[in-house]
Amino acid sequence: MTAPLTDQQVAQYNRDGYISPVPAIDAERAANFKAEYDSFRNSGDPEVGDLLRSKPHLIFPSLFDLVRDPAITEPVTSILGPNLLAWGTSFFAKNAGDPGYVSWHQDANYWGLEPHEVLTAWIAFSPSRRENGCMRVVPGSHLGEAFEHRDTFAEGNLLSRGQEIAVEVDENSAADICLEPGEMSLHHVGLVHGSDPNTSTIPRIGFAIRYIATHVRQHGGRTTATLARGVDEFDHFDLETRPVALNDTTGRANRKRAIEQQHKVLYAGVDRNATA
Ligand SMILES: O=C(O)CCC(=O)C(=O)O
Repeated sequence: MTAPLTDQQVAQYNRDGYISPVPAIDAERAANFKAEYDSFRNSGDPEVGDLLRSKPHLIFPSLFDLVRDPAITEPVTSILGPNLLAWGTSFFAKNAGDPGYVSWHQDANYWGLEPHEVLTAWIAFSPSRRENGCMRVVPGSHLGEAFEHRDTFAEGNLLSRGQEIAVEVDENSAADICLEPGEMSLHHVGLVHGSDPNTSTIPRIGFAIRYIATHVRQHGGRTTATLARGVDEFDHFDLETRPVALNDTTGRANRKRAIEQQHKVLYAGVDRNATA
């Protein structure tokens, strides 16, 4: 399934701010990733939520390899060029009947990355449909304004700070990103997107990888990233290392350090008690 995007797909990405569906891995591999996710989720580890939310690829060797897999990176190079870093990874999971949702937001507002040669590959490990709370996007919104956001830290919001756009978003203009297991979407860091609760009996599990071109800079301090493809001639980020075994002590410590470094930069001045 390894193929660059066509010129038409690149034009579509530039116009709409996203492209979907893009075939990535086969359904069997997606099912294996889901099984590994389920088993870890049910492991009883008291930090499981956090570990899956922020940079899980630093404790899962299989996810670290997926971040670097040409099946994912080849289409991404059509947009960002040959040299890629993965700045972050995150599971976005909703169980059957899960009230969890993602408020409308633009990633660019929070990540402090410039220029905006930054995109998310959102890989479906389960079917992702309207009924189970697929991602929804506002086409073309990456070309419009950078909206003001507020942090709500609202319960049920799957985003780390419950960030949401401070003005009404016209939901009628939104498109559903429907994916089969193993397919992915690519979306621009400025695109308005979110998702609704899962009202179905089918879980929705997505794994998001945040890719940046190697020349992108982090405002406010140095953070870490994984070299996903090509070479890093810029040294703007501390490079992360592959975990050797699932959730082993070294991988866990490396991940912890990377997250602390990232939080110092991203959460500088944020009041976690704010409920605006
Ligand atoms: O999975 C979702 O519903 C939202 C994902 C998201 O916000 C993101 O990948 O930036």
